[in-house]
Amino acid sequence: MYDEKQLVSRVTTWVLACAEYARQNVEQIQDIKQKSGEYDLVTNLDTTIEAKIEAQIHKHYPDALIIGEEAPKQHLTTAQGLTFFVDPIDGTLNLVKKRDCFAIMIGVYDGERPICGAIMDVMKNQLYWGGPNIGVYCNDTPVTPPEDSLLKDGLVGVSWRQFLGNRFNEIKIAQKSAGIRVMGSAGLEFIEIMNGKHIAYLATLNPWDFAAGQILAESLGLKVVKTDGNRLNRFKTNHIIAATPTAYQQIRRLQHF
Ligand code: 2AM
Ligand code: CA
Repeated sequence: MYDEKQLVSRVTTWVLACAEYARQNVEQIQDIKQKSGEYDLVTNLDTTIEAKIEAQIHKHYPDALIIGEEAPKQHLTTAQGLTFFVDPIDGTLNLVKKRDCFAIMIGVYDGERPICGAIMDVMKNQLYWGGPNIGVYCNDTPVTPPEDSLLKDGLVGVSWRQFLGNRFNEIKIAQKSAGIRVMGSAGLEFIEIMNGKHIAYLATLNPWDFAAGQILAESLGLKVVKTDGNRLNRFKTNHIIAATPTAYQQIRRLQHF
């Protein structure tokens, strides 16, 4: 067995330490390699930070499963015990092009049960952390659930590829909203809906892109589901809607007109 409070404390400590390391090394990024395409990149910072986090997980939780973006892919459908979803740099293209607007993320499950999530906005030095049993905090300040606004009054975050494809009627949703924003980092998009600056986020995401955000956003009463309204499969790529409850209902109606 493990102590849940201690686990949360360790996860936040690791993420804060890695963010410090990232800020110190942000101007010395090397080894920029392409993965699936010209804009799908990995740098020495991604691989070094993932290795640092994995070493800590192995040390303290040797039996835990790790699903990391830069680790060899595993094809799982269920997991027992602790599972750590790790995205060492979320928004690698932002890191490379802007030296800003990227996050470090860890989401932890015990079997089917969400335990805690951490999203670190590295350059702003803001850590969003928490879980269903502890609530959500930004650094030391509790985050209050965002206002449940109408779609017409809120900004909607999107991944630009999905938006251009318009597969789920994103253009119509954009026309019915106050506006569209593209941040290029799933973690930072989740932060914007948690702090009430955006009311929704529409994207196609991998498990390490959404694990921490889903745990934190659901802890604040937000909806995080597949575009068909079903639960996310946390081991697979999913088309997701993350939104405040009323905006979610309105978006669903526009997607399935
Ligand atoms: P990354 O930087 O960790 O790869 C950009 O719209 C967001 O989508 C980022 O969070 C980025 O994460 C993620 N992303 C980039 N390429 C992706 C892909 N092919 N599938 C799913 N998510 C992707
Ligand atoms: Ca990444």
